[in-house]
Amino acid sequence: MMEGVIVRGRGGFYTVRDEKGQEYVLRAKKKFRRLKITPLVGDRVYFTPGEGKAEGKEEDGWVEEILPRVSQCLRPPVANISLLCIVAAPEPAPDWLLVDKLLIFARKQNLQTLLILNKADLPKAEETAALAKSMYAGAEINICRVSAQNGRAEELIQHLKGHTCCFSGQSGVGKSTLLNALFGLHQETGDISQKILRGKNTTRHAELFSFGDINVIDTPGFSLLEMDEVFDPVLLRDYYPEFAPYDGKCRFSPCYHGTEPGCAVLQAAKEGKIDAQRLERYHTLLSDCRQVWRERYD
Ligand SMILES: Nc1nc2c(ncn2[C@@H]2O[C@H](COP(=O)(O)OP(=O)(O)OP(=O)(O)O)[C@@H](O)[C@H]2O)c(=O)[nH]1
Ligand SMILES: [Mg+2]
Ligand SMILES: [Zn+2]
Repeated sequence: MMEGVIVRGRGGFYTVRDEKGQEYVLRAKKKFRRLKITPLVGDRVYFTPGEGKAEGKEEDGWVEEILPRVSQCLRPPVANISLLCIVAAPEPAPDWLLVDKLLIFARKQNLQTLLILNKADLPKAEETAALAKSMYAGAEINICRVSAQNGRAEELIQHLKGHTCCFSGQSGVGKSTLLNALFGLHQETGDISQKILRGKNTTRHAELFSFGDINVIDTPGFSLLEMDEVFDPVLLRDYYPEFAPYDGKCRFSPCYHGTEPGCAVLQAAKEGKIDAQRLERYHTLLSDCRQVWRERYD
């Protein structure tokens, strides 16, 4: 058997790249379905290559084993990443709630995070960057400003070094354009609908690219991200580093930092020590989370 990494998956076929860069198109053994395991882009696998490779028919090999995953994301569905790059831009207008959700998913998987503010060349970029910096000041996330129009952005490259990273975020923020500019790729990109100022979901499938010690996965953008994972609402606050200094300082225990009297977090927000918008979005997520939690046995 050989070893490789899944670089794309389409219609039940998985393209696996071995150490030498040779690619094989394979199917997954039936046992994975029985075990309810879906092979993901980024998975390290053992495989048997097909027999018909010489005739260009390579689609008769098999993915035999999936090696244990270091991390696993469902949205976007990728395995073994160590850094989640959340890409945002002044256009389409940033959905910060989506950014917050991605941050929560990332923390749950112990991934490092990087907020990439692309399209720094647009007039509104200053404003967007200033807002992001103040909202996420206590959120333990690195922020990197770039423009895909300026070619290879060394600062961004430095952040990616040594990582398997995944570019995620809204459609149209320039994930594919940025990867093309950074690494000389030729991926399809799409313009933004001028009518609704939204991306057109140009990238349809996740794909992994390797450049020295940087592995990077481009993923399809999305506009909606459900908090459909069931988890105890009281755990949500643990994904907000800016709340940590107030641990144990609320009148009630546990305190959800919702509407409880004597809540140290609410007080800190009042005093401007915690960003008000970020707290407001936390309250939105808290109520979503509570609803899913209540309905969990329905
Ligand atoms: N002005 C400006 N436009 C950019 C920049 N980066 C990307 N764009 C434009 O933004 C649009 C969307 O780019 P894509 O790379 O297709 O966006 P995406 O995030 O990959 O979108 P999906 O694949 O749909 O998720 C294209 O018209 C790009 O030319 C940038 O730095 N500055
Ligand atoms: Mg794209
Ligand atoms: Zn509290």
